[in-house]
Amino acid sequence: MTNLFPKNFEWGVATSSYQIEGAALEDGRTAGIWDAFCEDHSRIADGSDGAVACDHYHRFREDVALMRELGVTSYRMSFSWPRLFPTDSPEPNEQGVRFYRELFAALHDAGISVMATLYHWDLPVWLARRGGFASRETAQVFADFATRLFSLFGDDVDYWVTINEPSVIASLGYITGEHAPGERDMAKAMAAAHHLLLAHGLAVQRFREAGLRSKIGIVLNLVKYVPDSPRPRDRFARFKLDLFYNEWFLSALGEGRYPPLPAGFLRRAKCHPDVHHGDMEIIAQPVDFVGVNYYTRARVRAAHCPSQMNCVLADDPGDEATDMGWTIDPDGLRDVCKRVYRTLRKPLYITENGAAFDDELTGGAVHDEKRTDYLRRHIEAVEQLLLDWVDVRGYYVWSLLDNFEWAHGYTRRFGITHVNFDTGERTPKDSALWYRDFIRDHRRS
Ligand code: GBH
Repeated sequence: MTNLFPKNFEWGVATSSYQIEGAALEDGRTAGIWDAFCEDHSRIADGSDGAVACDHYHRFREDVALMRELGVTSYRMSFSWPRLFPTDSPEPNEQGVRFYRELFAALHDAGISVMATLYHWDLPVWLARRGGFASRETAQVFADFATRLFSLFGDDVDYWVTINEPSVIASLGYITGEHAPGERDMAKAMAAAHHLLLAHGLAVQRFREAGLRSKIGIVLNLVKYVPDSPRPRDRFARFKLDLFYNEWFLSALGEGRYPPLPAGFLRRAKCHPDVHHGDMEIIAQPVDFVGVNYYTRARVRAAHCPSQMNCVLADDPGDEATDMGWTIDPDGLRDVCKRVYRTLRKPLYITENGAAFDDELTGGAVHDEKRTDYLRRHIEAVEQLLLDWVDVRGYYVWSLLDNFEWAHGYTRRFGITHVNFDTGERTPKDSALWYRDFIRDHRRS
C-alpha cells in the first residue's frame, strides 16, 4: 500500500480548555467570558455551561491514556487564561501552572507532542471588563500573557498557536452575538478582528525575542463559500462573505494589508478598524506554520439582511450534512488548503476537522460510521494535497472527546470518544478505533 504521509507527519486530536476542563472555579480559577455568557441560560441550547464539561481537569491522566491507546503522535489543546491569571496580577496561579505542567509531563511520557493554543476563546472576565478584544489595549495584555507562558512552558510545547479562528470570534462573538461576548456591532467586530491579529503579531515578536526552539503559528477557520446561483448578485454575496471571513485574514497575514473594500461600504458605515502606523508589519511578520480548521462549505445568496451585509446562507439541498447542518465537502478542504498555501507559503497543519453526529451508546460501543466516513474522506483529501505538493505536516481530529459545543451546549457530539456527561465515563467510538488503525498503518517513525 502506498503511504504518502511523510516522516514526522503529526496525527493528532484536538480540544480546547473551556470545552473540556470543567473545574471552572476551582484551584483559583476565576470566571471567563464563557462562564459569564452561559449565566443567561437562554443563550445555550440546553441551558448548560462548561462548569464541569468533561472534567478533564481531574481526569487528564485518563485522557492522555486514551490518546496513547489511539497511538496519536500529537495533542492540540489550549490554555485557560483565567486559570493561569485569575486577576490582572502578573503572578501566575501556581495551581493552574501545576495542572499544565503535569499534563505536559504525562504527554511527554506517552511520546505525544504538544500543540498549545494561547487563546481559544477563554478570556478572563477581568480583562473583558476593560473592553476585551474590542479594545486595542487587550492586544498588549495578550502579548504579556504570551511572554509569560513562553517562559513558563518554553519548549515543553512543540507548536505554539497564538489565536484560534479570529474570523469566528469576530463574527459569532461580535456580529451575530451567538458566542461570548454576545455583541451585535459591526464596528466592534472589525475592531476585534484587528486587535486579534495585532495580538497575534505581537506574540510572534515576543516569541522570537524569547529564542525558543519550538515553532509558532496561527489557526484560521476557512469556509469554502459558493454562490447559490450564477446570478451576479449571489456571486457578489459570496464574494463579500469570502472577503470578510477568509480573504481579510489571509491578506493581512500574507501581504500586510487588508483587502480593498468593494463599494467602500464599510468605510461609509465607519466600520473600518483603526489601523495604526506599523500595525500591518507586526501582523504580517513570518510565522513558522499555519493551522487550518476546516469543516464545511457554505452556499451564499443575496437577500435583504443588513446586519449580515445582505448575505444569507442557503440550504444545500440533496447534499449530505452533519448534525450541525454543515455540508460535507472533502474537496473543500483541498481548495482552502491550496489557497492558504498559495497566499502564505508556510507549512500547513489541519488543526481541526471533524463532524457532529447523533451518536448512540449501545452495549458499550458507538457505531458512528458516518463520522468514520467523514474522517476517511477528509484524510484522503489530505493525501491529494500531498500529491499536489502542498506542504501539509499534520492532521488533528476535532475532537478527542464529546465536549461543551459552545452555544449548542452538550447537544452536539464531535468526539471520537463518547462522554457520558452524568458520570464522566469515556468510551472510544468506532471512529476512534478506525483512526487508531489508520495511524498504525500510516505513521512512520
Ligand atoms: C471550531 O469552530 C472551534 O474552534 C471549536 O472550538 C468548535 O468546537 C468546533 O469548531 C466545532 O464547532 O457557514 O453556517 O455553514 C468552527 C467554526 C463556524 C465552522 C461556522 C463552520 C460555517 C458554518 N465554525 N462555520 S455555515
